[in-house]
Amino acid sequence: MLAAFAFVSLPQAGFAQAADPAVAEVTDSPNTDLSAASEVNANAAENRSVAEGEVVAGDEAGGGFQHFGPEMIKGQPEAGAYGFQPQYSDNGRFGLWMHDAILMPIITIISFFVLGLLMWVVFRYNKRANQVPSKTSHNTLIEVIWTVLPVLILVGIAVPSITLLARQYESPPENAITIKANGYQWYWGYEYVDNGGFEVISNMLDEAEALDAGEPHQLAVDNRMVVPVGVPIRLQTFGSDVIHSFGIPSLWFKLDAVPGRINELMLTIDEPGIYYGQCMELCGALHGFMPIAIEARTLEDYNAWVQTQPGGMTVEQVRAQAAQEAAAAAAPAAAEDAAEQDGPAAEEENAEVAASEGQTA
Ligand SMILES: [Cu+2]
Repeated sequence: MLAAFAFVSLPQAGFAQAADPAVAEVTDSPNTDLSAASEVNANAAENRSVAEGEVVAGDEAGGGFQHFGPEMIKGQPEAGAYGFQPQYSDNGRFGLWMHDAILMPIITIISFFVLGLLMWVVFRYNKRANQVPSKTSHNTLIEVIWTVLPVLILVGIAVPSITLLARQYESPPENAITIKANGYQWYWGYEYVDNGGFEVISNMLDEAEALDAGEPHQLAVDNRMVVPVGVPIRLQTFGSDVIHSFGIPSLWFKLDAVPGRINELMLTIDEPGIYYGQCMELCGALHGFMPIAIEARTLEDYNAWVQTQPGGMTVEQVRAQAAQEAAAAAAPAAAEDAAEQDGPAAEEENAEVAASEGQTA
């Protein structure tokens, strides 16, 4: 019993340690974000002009944002390969570890054990080798073992399995960047909800264009989904016509895109690169021709890219604009309040309130 639990808990502890730096990073980022936000609020107008200046500088510095070339492809299928693609997220590594270190060894041991038992029965107890069969019908020890052992094995699998499930359902933190993937027949649209609300339409490149770009045909697209690395992303999916499914094997997720509802997932990508996936729900005639290409960039690059898009703004700029609008909306209201309080009516009201307070006292 103890040995089984030790077997289950040890790899867990090892993994939790490995995951710690990532957790620290995530908890760090809200702090820096908050301080940045308060700075932005303090002098919103100044920051906006600086941000605009940056865009201009970026443009002057050689056409601004450059997309990754094929040398940055990290997540893609390989001809003749079997097993999983290399993983580039915490959940992905955990899932792959569970498959490689727990499920495969257990499956292999059980398969060979059962095969051994079968061979033993076939050769040792066939009619020729065993003329007088045993009349034994019960053996308490064996019955206890073949009941308890499978229970222990199932518990051993359940612990990491439920852990993985829980991690995959973890809610994104409040400062996560929201990006919504809309499935259409038969292409994807990426909506940047927190960055000004623009939508990037992504279609598959034809074979000549893909080969020209040095990318794999039927995975290469004209406009990739650009996302930041090391930052939690609130990935949402939506089906605009039928059910599609948004999935990237090397990032260990598959999220259905369903008409009439939004599905949500937290995703944090470790390193910059290009990660390919495909629509994973049979959605009609061109289902096989709506690939997904995620281009993960540093937050700095991501912010630069966002500003090349129509109406695109960094999260800080969106916040600054909202603060400015709120201030503008609050200013006339505050003036009205002040005018009311200065008037004689307000003085009378105050006197009445004071009188009634005196009465109740
Ligand atoms: Cu589809």
